[in-house]
Amino acid sequence: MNTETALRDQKLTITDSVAKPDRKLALTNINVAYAAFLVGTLCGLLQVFIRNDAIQLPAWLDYYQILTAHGVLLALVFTTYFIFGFFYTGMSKTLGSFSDNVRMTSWIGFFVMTLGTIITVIMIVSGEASVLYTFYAPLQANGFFYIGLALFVVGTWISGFALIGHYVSWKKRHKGSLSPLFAFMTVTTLILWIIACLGVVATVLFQFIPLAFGWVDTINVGLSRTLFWYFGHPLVYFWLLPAYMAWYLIVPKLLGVNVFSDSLARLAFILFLLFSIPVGFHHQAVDPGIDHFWKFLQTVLTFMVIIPSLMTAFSMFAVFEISGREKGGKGLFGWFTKLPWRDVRFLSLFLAMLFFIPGGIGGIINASFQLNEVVHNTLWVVGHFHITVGAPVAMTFYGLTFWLVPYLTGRPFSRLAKKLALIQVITWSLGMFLMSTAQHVLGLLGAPRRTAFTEYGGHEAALTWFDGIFSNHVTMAVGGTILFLSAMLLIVIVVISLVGPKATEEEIVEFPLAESDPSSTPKLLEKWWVWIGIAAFLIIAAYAIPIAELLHHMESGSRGFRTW
Ligand code: HAS
Repeated sequence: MNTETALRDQKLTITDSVAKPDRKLALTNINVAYAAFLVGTLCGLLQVFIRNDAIQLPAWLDYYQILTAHGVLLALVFTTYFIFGFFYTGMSKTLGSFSDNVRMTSWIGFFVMTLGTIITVIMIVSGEASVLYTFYAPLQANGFFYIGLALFVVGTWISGFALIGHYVSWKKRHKGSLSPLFAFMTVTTLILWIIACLGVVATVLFQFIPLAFGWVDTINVGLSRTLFWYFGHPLVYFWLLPAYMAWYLIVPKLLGVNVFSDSLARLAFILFLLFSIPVGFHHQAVDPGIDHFWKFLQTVLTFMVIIPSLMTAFSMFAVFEISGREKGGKGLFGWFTKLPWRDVRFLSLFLAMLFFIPGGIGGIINASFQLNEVVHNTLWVVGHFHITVGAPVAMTFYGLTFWLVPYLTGRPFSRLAKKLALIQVITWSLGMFLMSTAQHVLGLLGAPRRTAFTEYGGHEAALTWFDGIFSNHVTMAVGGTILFLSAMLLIVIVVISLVGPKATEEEIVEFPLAESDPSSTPKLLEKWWVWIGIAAFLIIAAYAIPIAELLHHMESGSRGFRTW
């Protein structure tokens, strides 16, 4: 296919607007995401004050209860609903309106997810499940907490299969053509998610539920943690890939250029599918019961999963440079001054990328066997995930919100909203910088994570943790407070965008996706069975023997504990 035909084909598939019922579906998901965000960030604020000993909770409310709510509502609920809202919009826009079947299945998925969320939240709020978002065995919550989680995952599968069905029917109508880049990326992310969830579903159904309902007496702790991290690491790429979709597809459009390389973008996503799953042991580097060889193998695979992120960074720099030069930028860094700094919808994504530079470096440090010994289970890791999911991913989602909500409601992003958004992204960056730097420093000094306020018996080493400008809990609390205020501002912006005046005839509310030329992209990249086959091979190679060994030691399980 020549370039012209490919571009024409690509254009043909990009419909300009999303059908009203599809908008409703997407918008409902985004609204639930922001309801979870509101409560989740409030829990975050309480946490920093408790760790700082500035407030004491009433007897009926527990620190670990709030920490669980914070993790579940922000890391799982906010992200997942938002991602589905984004996917629905982009899939309907690029592949055409959903059929009644796809729409109905998506709504079923939404209701199952929401039922799961409600059950889980009730369990946390009623103090039956203060087990944090990682719900490590042998901590034991009320059985309904796990049922809620299982329903949540099943709901995402139903919605995911609906979107994959929409894609398959497009492929049938366009035999031999590569799908639009947005659809390709969505399907890759969904396949990754479906395979990843197998681990968490297995541990929830076969280990936690039987334990919690008293059908068995003990739980194999090593196995449950292994199955959790089989899921837990690809989970972070389930958050990251939609952000990368925005970077690959929206940033070039805002800069007035095309996607840098269609094949590079697709290859990066395929590499995530291959290498993001067989790496969970890097979260268990210090866990007993797993032979060092398997930890080492998964460490090597972890370094492989860094490559597609480096490809993405390269691609972004290329796009900046191409657009900068087109606008007359000169010299090595001339492009920098040509970027649209005043457009908050660009700025938000750019700041997100900037945060991912230290975020990614921190990840590489974590993944290094010996260095992990220093940072594991310290506040460093908390700092790491705040400048990965809490800034690059979250700030990209904010930038997307500034496009998506106006687009889905047909209400333009007002001047007031733009001004507030500018304050919001700057304050979020400032708060995150302060809080995450304090967390990194405190962690390096040895301050543990997953603990409420304690003076550690007044121990000399512990006292040094709180001495410096950054190494103290006050800085963390200041950062946390700025973040909370910024989060509330974001809620105001969302509300303004939901209820503001409708667009007039002249106003165009767009959702910008850049053109991507697939003419020289190898068709092999869209042969899913090849990639799913290789992913399965890598997973079996990395996990079959260690899991068999953990199963072999099944009899040495632990009874469940309720520590709160
Ligand atoms: Fe991580 C722990 C390793 C990425 C999230 N991680 C966590 C936890 C979370 C998390 C939530 O190996 C805690 C889990 C728990 O509760 O216990 N992480 C990595 C590695 C990467 C990585 C190797 N993590 C992420 C992402 C996350 C995330 C992404 C969320 C979205 N992580 C670990 C390890 C642990 C861990 C261990 C366990 C620690 C322990 O002991 O418990 C890599 O994927 C990172 C690769 C990224 C890069 C950066 C590329 C940069 C880009 C930006 C370019 C910028 C531009 C702008 C273009 C190599 C793409 C430039 C402009 C200019 C002007 C300069």
